[in-house]
Amino acid sequence: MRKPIEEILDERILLLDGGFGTMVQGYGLDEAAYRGERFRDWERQLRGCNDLLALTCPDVVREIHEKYLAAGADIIETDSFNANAVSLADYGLEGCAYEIARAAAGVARAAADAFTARNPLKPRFVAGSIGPTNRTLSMSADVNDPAARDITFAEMCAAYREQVRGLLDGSADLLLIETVFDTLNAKAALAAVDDECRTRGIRTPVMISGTLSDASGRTLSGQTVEAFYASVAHARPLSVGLNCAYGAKQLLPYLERLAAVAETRISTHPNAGLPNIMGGYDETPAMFAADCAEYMRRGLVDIIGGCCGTTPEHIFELAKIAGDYAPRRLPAPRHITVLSGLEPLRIVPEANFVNIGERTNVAGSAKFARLIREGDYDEALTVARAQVDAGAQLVDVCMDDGLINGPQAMRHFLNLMASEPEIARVPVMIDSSKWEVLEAGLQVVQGKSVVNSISLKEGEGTFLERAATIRRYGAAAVVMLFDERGQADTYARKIEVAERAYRLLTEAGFPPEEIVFDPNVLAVATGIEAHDRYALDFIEATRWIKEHLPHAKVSGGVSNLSFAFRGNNVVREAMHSVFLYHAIAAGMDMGIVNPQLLQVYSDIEPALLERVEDVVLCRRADAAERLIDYAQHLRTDTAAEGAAHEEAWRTRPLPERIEYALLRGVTDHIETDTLEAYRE
Ligand code: THG
Repeated sequence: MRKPIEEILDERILLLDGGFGTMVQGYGLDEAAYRGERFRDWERQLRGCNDLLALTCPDVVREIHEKYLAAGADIIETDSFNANAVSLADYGLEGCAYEIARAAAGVARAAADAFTARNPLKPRFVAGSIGPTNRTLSMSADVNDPAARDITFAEMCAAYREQVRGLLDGSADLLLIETVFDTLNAKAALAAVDDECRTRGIRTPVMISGTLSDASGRTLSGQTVEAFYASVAHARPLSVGLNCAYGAKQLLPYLERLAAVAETRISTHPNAGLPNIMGGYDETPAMFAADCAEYMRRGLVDIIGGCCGTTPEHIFELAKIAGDYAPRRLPAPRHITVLSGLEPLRIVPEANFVNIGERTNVAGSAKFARLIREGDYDEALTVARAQVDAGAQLVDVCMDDGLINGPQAMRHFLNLMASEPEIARVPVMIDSSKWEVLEAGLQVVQGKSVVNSISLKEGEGTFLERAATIRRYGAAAVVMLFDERGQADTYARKIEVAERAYRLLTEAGFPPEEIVFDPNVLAVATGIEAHDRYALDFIEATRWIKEHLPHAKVSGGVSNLSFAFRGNNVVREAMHSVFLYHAIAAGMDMGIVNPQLLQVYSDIEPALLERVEDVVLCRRADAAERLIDYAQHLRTDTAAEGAAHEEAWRTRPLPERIEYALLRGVTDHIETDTLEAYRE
């Protein structure tokens, strides 16, 4: 039995090979060589389709592998970067994806095995290279339609699956999803790998490597390094890393940022510098190795090699020094809940309460429902933006309404949100009582989102099946405390269901830090005595969950609490504030709230505070009556105040208003502001 790669990586840094394209160029292959006998009469030009060489010039491919192996590479990458039907369609070769991938793995396998046979102490590995394709799942290709996508997640996944089948049938040891510029593409590849490995009953180690676009240090689709890591960590990859992009020196700060958060091993294969004006690469093997030595000296990497412009000489220089350094020490798992949009949201144990915006919910906002029903998505988007501006750290999106096509509306709205960096910054909470709507949402978000929700309502089978699917997409999950017997409405029922759900999920491998319990915020002061303890039982159940179910989080829909006081926002806000004050003290981590209307506990007028607290903490039998009496004396003008707050930016000077509107794409006041600017 060969030692698994994980064990070797505990001992030493492993070397990846270098660039393939530059090496192929050295052979000066012409159109006829690319075509070979088999594609002699192909209608399209094939020169440049390097993946095809695995079929038509296997000797050249093998020789390149051998040069890298001779230089000291421990892991060679298969010539299959574009061996997927989506990319190969450029050459009309979409029907050959499986065959090419399989042949590419086979050539590399033979070369690697020959070297391993010569020196069994240095086993060589074959990594099946999986590139990003030439399409993008989270950006629009149509400037006039930001929600347009030219491929679906399912199509992308199917294409990747075929490539993965070919690579595994050709006996690749590892899979390397690389040069990721759009994390949603990578998530489709990860889902394909997961599906295929599950079918085969195997667990093939996966390496994931992103690429950064420009000086902003983000992927092309806008994610920071930390957000990228959060979006792919669910796959429990062998390594996460960065490749291509800048030269080795410029990549250093980003590798440091990755190393600060990654709980996996880290790989990197940078370019030999930035391309020069001739499209060539200027970093000599010695320069390249010196920059890479700095990564190793700082203990940042476990696997290192080269990308564009690097040659066997570059790898040989690395091989001379890699043995002088130890691999990065893997940090112990911290069980921190991390979500992401374009930026990460880290919910560390000592974090403050996390606000989730409730307004982008057709069942929770009459305005939002009207906008969606009328198809006014531009205006609906301003609802999301207003919440993020007001401090929402996540946005809850719900399209559950009889008159709305749920999956379609969810997809469309989330795609639009993705096109607005100011909104897409934060993670999404995908809210629906319909599974197909949740899944539609999961297929369009590149970040790490939260599904809202699953429960034991339909039994353990459905619950675990959905949890597994959520893992496949890499999301966290809100678990409502609901079971076959109904909603858990008492303290005893809440902790019983929470304990059972936690045990089932964690035994199935669901990470505890990705479970967000919702102990049901139910309306109090309704006039029904059985409802009196609802808030208190939520708070006490929260305390129990945080004490007994390690790393799990607690959330709730706060505005539900005050449904009996609809129309009286002063009382409603006071109730939410009091409830949160006590629930947060008991350990509540996050809540679905109206971030534009959050009152500060200490600002609540004392007489109101006392009455609200009596209700929330169930302190006296007549608490509800007393609050209702009091509420009738209060004026209900806070709704207007709320609207005023939303539009506060309108009171700023004209240049600031224009800047605000331009940056956020707010079109409401274009005419007035433009006219005013014109007059001035
Ligand atoms: N748990 C989880 N998810 C949830 C809930 C929960 N999602 C939906 C809901 N409950 C939380 N969201 C809202 C959103 C709005 C309101 C209440 C809860 C609300 N809306 C005003 C009303 O109905 O009076 C609408 C006013 C308007 O039209 O603007 O109160 O508990 N996991």
